[in-house]
Amino acid sequence: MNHPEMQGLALNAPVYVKNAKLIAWVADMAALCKPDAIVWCDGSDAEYQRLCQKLVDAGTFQKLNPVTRPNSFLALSDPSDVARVEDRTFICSAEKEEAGPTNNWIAPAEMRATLQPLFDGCMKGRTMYVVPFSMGPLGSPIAHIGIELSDSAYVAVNMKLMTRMGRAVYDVLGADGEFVPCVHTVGAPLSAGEKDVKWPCNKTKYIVHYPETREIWSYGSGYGGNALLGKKCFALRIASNMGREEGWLAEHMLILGVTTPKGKKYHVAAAFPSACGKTNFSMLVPPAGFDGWKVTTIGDDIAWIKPSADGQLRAINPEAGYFGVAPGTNMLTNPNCMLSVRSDTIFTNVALTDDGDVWWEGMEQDAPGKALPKHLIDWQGKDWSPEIARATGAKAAHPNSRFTVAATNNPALDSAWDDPKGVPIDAFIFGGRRSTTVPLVSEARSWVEGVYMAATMGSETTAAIVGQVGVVRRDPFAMLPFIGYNMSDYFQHWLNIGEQLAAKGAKLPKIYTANWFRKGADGKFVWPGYGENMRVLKWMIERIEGTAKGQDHTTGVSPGYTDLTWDGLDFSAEQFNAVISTDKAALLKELELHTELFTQLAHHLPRVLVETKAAIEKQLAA
Ligand code: TSX
Ligand code: MN
Repeated sequence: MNHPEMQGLALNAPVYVKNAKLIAWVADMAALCKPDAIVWCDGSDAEYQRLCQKLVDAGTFQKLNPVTRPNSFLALSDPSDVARVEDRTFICSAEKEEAGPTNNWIAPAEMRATLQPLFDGCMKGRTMYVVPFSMGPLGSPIAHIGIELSDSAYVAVNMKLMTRMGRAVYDVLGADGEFVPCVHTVGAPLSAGEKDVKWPCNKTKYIVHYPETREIWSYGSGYGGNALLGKKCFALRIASNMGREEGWLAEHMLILGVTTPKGKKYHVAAAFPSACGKTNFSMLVPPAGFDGWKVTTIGDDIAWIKPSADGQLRAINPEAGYFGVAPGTNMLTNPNCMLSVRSDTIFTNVALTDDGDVWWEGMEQDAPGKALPKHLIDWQGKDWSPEIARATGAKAAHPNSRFTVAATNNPALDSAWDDPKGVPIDAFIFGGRRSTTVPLVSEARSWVEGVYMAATMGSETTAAIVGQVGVVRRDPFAMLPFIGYNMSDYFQHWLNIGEQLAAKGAKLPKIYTANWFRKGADGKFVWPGYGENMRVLKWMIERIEGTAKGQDHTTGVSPGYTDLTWDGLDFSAEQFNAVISTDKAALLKELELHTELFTQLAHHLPRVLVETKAAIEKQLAA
């Protein structure tokens, strides 16, 4: 390969970068992508400010009102580049069977041949940023290092907020440490003198993972999980492969701490598909009547969980920030989140107010009669008013609009969020959005039953997801788009972990399902949700402590009306019945959907899951 220095491009690696493999890889990628310049990011505040100013000068960022929204920026993306592109996401394992029926697969050699001409010269006229990051606390035995090469300054500044990014990563990496190489381009080279657009991207997109060589290649998008490669690509798809090989778990889970009035602390990891409010749950504020109970955030999206020598599962948040959906967030639904984004935040695709602040749908719903803004600039840069919205249905903020903010801005941040040892997990929760059939909460009677519940979970689609609204989609472990290998093998991996912990004589975490979204005959949500979910969380903690009662259902052990605390909430036994009851006919229908899933996943499907289903069917028939 032509060395970039031979093309007159200085590699300019800082003296503190001692990893020969890294330097050689950057040289190779520079020779391929042919950027005009290479910038090695050090993660300093000065660098962050410089790059943000560069984005302002380019028109990508608008600086927000420094009084009402200090040190914050708004980016409006190209209208075609607003979400993850699952149909353009590929797991390029050597064998198709390794990727399984739930992933797009193309043979590695074929994909490399496709990408080679796309990446050749893809960064012409642009700067290549070398972004060093640690997924997890620096130097933690559960953490791993990645290096992202990107031609997007927007990516570099988002990575500063979302990961432990900067010079200290090179100290951990050392001369011969391992890193996951991540190459990202917006796929929009500039010819000499060509003026750039505000949000460069390409209509051709590829989000590519090579699990055997642990590489990520991303082409054509600048948005979210397509471009911030530490998140879904590394921390879930590549890490799920690493975890399977090395005996740990990479999960689509929030992690929270619950402290009881007696001062005892528990840790819960919870998996919910998109549009179920993971960020809200991770920042939950207990309602009135729960004095002394405290919920603290360790993470809102991803957990890496490793068995310790004594059989405890210890979890870290590989991320260091939140890339959350803005619409629906307000001081009632998530006050800690609203406080987090008061400053130092990058907003993408929300609306701009006339006084230089941000707005999104739902922001006004925290007070009765609170008015809509009279005028806004919407996420596409157009005028918006309540009248226009009524007439055309135009949304001011895109439904998938986001905030990016460092975890350290969260007032509910857990004191152990950056502890290299991680936190011990006492319970897993698997949730979904289901208007019928699935009870508010239920406890698995064994690890295997819990894995069955998680494997068969489903969620109803919302307007935020393309396609039909209200259709139940199977989303095993909330990991459907994120497992980087064969899903049946992933189920087996979870079963194996349970067996290994049990063999060590360890007390396994309890496993729960939760559903905040049951609807009544009037089509309205019955359960008040949000902070009131604390009542469910308290029951789970008391089950762990062995003090709360439960009742056996086909679907597991659920609380009776008097097993939950109702202080401060007017919720009748009839209403409770509407969220906790299960119906035999509905469960039989549900099991047909499980059969459909198991048929799709028949190859390598663990036999014990089929047996669990048969046992439930037998129980229902009795
Ligand atoms: O995040 C949610 N949670 C978890 C909170 C800790 N949401 C929002 C989902 C979209 C991201 C919820 N929506 C929850 C919930 O528990 N429950 C609901 C449904 C719901 C919506 C509105 C009301 C009650 C329930 N009440 C009123 O509108 C007054
Ligand atoms: Mn997520």
